[in-house]
Amino acid sequence: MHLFLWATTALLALCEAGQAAAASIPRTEHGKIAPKVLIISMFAPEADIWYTNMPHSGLGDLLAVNVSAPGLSMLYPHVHCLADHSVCQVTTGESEINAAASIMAVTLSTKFDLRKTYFLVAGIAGVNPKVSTLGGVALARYAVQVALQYEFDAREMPENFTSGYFSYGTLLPNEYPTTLYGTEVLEINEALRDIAYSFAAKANLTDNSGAAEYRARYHAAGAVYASGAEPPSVVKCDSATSDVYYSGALLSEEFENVTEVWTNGTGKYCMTAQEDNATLEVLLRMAIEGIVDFSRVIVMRTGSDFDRPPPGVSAYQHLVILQQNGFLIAIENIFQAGIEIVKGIVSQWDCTFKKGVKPNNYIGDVFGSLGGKPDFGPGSLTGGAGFKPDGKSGDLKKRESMVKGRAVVPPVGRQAAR
Ligand SMILES: *[C@@H]1O[C@H](CO)[C@@H](O)[C@H](O)[C@H]1NC(C)=O
Ligand SMILES: *[C@@H]1O[C@H](CO)[C@@H](O)[C@H](O)[C@H]1NC(C)=O
Ligand SMILES: *[C@@H]1O[C@H](CO)[C@@H](O)[C@H](O)[C@H]1NC(C)=O
Ligand SMILES: *[C@@H]1O[C@H](CO)[C@@H](O)[C@H](O)[C@H]1NC(C)=O
Ligand SMILES: *[C@@H]1O[C@H](CO)[C@@H](O)[C@H](O)[C@H]1NC(C)=O
Ligand SMILES: *[C@H]1O[C@H](CO)[C@@H](O)[C@H](O)[C@H]1NC(C)=O
Repeated sequence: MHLFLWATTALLALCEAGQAAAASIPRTEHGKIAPKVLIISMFAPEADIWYTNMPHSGLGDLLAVNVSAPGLSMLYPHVHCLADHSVCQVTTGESEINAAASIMAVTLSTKFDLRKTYFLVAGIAGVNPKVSTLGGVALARYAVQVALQYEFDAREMPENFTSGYFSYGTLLPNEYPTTLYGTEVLEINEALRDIAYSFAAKANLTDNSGAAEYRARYHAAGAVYASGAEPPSVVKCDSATSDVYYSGALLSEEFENVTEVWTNGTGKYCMTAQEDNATLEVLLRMAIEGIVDFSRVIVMRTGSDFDRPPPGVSAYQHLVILQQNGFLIAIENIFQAGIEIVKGIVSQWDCTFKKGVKPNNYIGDVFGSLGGKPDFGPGSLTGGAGFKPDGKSGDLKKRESMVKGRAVVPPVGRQAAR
């Protein structure tokens, strides 16, 4: 780790020295805005922290250029950019539907060329005290749409169930779904995630005494919540997506289990939010069309509140009565960690990021939509080739018959879709 950091730093120095004279080329020859980084925020506080602090970072004013596009949120109707267009920012609105619609609007806008753009999803999240803490910063490899399941109210569930949630097409919780919608799991570029981690790890994270006090309550649980009781740091772990803002030990543990099952044992759930898989699904579809590069996506979440209570506190008290004091430091750490990632990409553009960071892991969804063999799920729908742009791979019916017998076809008598 130390060696790796040292090597990265040495490279960085070389790279920046060689780069000082390079002129910034903000627009392509077609007059479109071609940002090096597009920051994706979900609501006003996550956006404001960039507007307020960006001018002091040396990069410039993010409110210098405002660009509208049909389909953006009516609450956040502009993409904001630095004067040289090297960095832009959009606010999607909260939850899966708003995230998908807004990112679709930006990517399809004729005002932008996003083929080489890095997407930095940067938002606050609920945090798993087994892995991180209030104010902690997490960089993900997987986003898992954990609530994409059947659900019974727990008061009506069979006695042998550990949770009211169970995967589509299965008979018990925590089994691999046999009916897949395609957005269950999205895997992004791990090599890029690791570089982003090395940039973010340089940040001095903000903390406060109120958060430290709440965090200390997790000590009583011993080793299992040790990370929750520590001051904030930057960690590598995965992000859950759910429109339902769940809270409490049982649901959190259920979604922790689902993340592990659906990623075939490699995903480590640590942050929960309401948008990532929606954003990623849109970027994946646009990558099929060559409009964006799916290997240029970073998902960063900062812990604003614990997903489950400390010992001796009820789920209700924890969520709505007691002050956890994590919100402000989570917002501030979006900027503290995020600006290091943005500066890293912009300053090393010519020698590293323009050509891209080659992924060493599978990237994409459970269908194998971008080609290659998914390392989770039942296998590629496209025989590893990926889907062709412009609908050229044909429609779903044809694909289903091409993969006859695959788990993607709903099991007898069970249609998950309503
Ligand atoms: C861009 O919009 C923001 C409000 O969202 C405003 O404060 C700023 O002045 C606008 N910039 C320009 C150049 O109009
Ligand atoms: C779980 O309970 C249900 C309902 O009582 C029953 O039908 C099912 O066979 C049980 N499954 C297992 C694996 O025990
Ligand atoms: C973090 O704080 C240390 C000590 O004050 C300082 O030397 C360093 O430059 C800071 N790092 C960043 C990224 O601001
Ligand atoms: C999660 O998985 C563990 C280990 O398999 C199991 O003991 C626990 O009951 C599961 N929790 C839920 C809520 O499903
Ligand atoms: C993932 O796990 C499921 C269920 O156990 C299995 O059917 C599938 O083949 C596994 N996929 C990979 C890529 O290991
Ligand atoms: C959601 O996206 C995350 C990446 O942040 C990925 O790890 C996870 O597998 C995705 N989940 C689904 C259900 O798409």
